[in-house]
Amino acid sequence: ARSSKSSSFNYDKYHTLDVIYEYLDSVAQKHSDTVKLVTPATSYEGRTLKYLKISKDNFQSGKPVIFIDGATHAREWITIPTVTYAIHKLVENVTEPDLLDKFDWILYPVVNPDGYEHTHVKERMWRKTRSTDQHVAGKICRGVDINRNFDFEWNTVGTESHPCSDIFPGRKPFSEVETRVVHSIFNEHHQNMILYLSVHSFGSMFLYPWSNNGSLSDRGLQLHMVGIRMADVIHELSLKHFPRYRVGNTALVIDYFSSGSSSDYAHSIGVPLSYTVELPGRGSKGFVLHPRYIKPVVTETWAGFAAGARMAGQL
Ligand code: ING
Ligand code: ZN
Repeated sequence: ARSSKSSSFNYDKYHTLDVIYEYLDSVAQKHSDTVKLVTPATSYEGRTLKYLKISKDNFQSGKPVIFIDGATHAREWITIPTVTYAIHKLVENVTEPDLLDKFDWILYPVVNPDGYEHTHVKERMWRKTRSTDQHVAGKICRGVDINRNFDFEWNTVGTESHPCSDIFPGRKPFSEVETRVVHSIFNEHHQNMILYLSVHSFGSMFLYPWSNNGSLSDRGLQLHMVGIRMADVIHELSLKHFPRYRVGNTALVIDYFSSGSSSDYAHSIGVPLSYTVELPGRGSKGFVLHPRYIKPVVTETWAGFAAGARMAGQL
C-alpha cells in the first residue's frame, strides 16, 4: 500500500524524508534500465544516504557527467524538490531525450537527511549535520556545516571554530560521513564530471569559485558564461515573483569569504563548471518558501539547469 503512494509524489507541498526516499526507491524500481539507486553509507544518526545514478549504459561509455545535489543545509527545503524534479524530467516525463543521450547524471536530493528530519520535528531553521562533538565543555552543540567541511582551504576563512556556530567546519576536513559521501562521488567521477550544481537557498544566485578569496579561476570566463545562460533561461520563464538571478564569483556576490565549500572543492580537483545555486526566496522568510512556489521554482530552475548542461557539453 505504501509503494502506491509514490505515484502521488507531487510538487504542491514539501515532503518528509520517508516520502522522498520512497519516491527514489520507486523511480529506481520502475526505471531499472536507466536508474541505479546507490546507498553508500548511513548518516551520523543511522539513516540511509541515497542518491541516483541515471545513465543509458550504467556509466560505461564515459559520457560527460553532471552532478546535482540538494539539502546540504537542512532548512533549505526547496532544494529537494528541485533535484527530484530533475529526476522526474530525465526518466518519467521525458521531453528532452538528448539529455540522457549526451550525459550521465548523478542526482542526490538529500545530502543531509539527519538535519532535514530535524527541521521537520524540532527546529525549522537547523542548517548543519546532527553529529555531536564530544570535546565541548559545558554546553553540547551539535552539527558541522557540510559546506565548510570539504578539504579546500579548510578552516582558513569564513568559519567559526566554536561547535555551536552555524558555520562550524568540523574538527578536520571530511569529518562528516555526509561530506565523505559527496567526496566519494567526486573521487569516482571527477574525470568525466563537466558540471556540478550544489543547490542551496536562498537569494537567486549562481555562484562560482573561488569563495575563499574572491579570485577568478582560469575557467572564470566559462563559469560566467554558463552561469549567465542558466540565469537568462530562468528569467525568461519566470513569473517574476522573485528578483532576477545574479551571477558571479561567490565572494564578490555575497560579500564575504568562505572556505571548505563543496563547489570550490569540486573545482579544485578539476570539475570545470562548479556552482553553488541559491534558489529564490526573500525576506526574513527566505528559507520558508510557501509551497505555492514549489512548482514554478522547480520547473523554471530545471529549464536553466538543462540549458546549462547543454552549453557545458559544447565547451
Ligand atoms: N549559502 C552558502 C553557504 O554555504 C556559499 C554560500 C556559496 C558559501 C558557495 C561558500 C561557497 O553559506 C547558503 N545559503 O548556504
Ligand atoms: Zn545552503
